[in-house]
Amino acid sequence: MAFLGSLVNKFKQGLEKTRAALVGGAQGLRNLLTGRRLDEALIDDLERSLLRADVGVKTTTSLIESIRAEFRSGAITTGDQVIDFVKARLRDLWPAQDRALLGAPAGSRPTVVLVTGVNGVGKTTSIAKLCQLLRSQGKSVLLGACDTFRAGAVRQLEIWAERLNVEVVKGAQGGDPAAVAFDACSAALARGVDVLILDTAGRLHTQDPLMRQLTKIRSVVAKQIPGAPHETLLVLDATSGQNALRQAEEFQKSAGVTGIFLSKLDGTAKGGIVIAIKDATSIPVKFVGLGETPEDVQAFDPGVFVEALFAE
Ligand SMILES: Nc1nc2c(ncn2[C@@H]2O[C@H](COP(=O)(O)OP(=O)(O)O)[C@@H](O)[C@H]2O)c(=O)[nH]1
Ligand SMILES: [Mg+2]
Repeated sequence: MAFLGSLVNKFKQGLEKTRAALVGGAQGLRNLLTGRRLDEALIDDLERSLLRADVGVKTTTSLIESIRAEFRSGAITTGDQVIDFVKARLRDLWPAQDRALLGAPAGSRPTVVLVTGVNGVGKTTSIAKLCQLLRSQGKSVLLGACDTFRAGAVRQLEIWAERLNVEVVKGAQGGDPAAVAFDACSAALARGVDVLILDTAGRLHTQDPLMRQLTKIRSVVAKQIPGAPHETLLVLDATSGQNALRQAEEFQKSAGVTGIFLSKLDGTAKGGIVIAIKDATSIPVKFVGLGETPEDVQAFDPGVFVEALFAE
């Protein structure tokens, strides 16, 4: 339990802004509901609070409808019961689908993780975090700098790699990203590393070339390492609200995404976005970023998330 407690605490710190908006403060759920008798007006206030926090129309509507039904049947009569009800319903939103990183079959190496997403969402930083997390589990990691497009991108990855003491396979600025992916796969095979993480460029997802480039990288990788990439992580910036949802829908269609790394959850009052993503796509959120250092990462656990959101 101490371990769970420290997870909740770390999440709680990262979610400070979200908690202030959704749960704390004058209009927050706790002040709104604690010690109050439930009535129709209070249910309307609750609906506005949920929508303001970007919980999303679909989930908010379904929550509010069931609360209203429970109220009218007399099953729920107080605000405190509503808080427990909302917590339980939010926890149930995420079925017990596997949120672990997908990997190579037992006994074979390497696991290849392709990291994608638009510019500035936090791909490179999230790779440093993932690298740190994997290293702490005793795994060896190699990085591939396939963002050959943006000036400085390779150097940024190299700086993280030096700090984390892992190697980077790179190519020339402006070169072919698929060629870098090819070299990175060869190196990962030759060195017998556990995990290869590929950074990619993030030009606009609406631009066809980006999707074409990702397809080319995927096929080069699959030719060398059958079944790879095992995991394609889409990085979404939690502070970007509706844009993050649009990106999730777009990348789900064309990029073979298998998981979401939700970055910058520490920087938003609208942490309800985690719930809205669940509404909009079937891609599991696997990791969340809660700051700018490699340690600021957690595996996403709905129970811990909800507990941290509502913790005193
Ligand atoms: N507060 C906060 N900032 C982050 C987080 N992840 C990334 N950033 C910042 O977002 C900016 C863009 O990150 P970068 O990794 O370069 O994005 P990329 O273009 O997708 O590779 C940098 O200033 C990072 O420090 C996070 O979880 N929390
Ligand atoms: Mg980058």
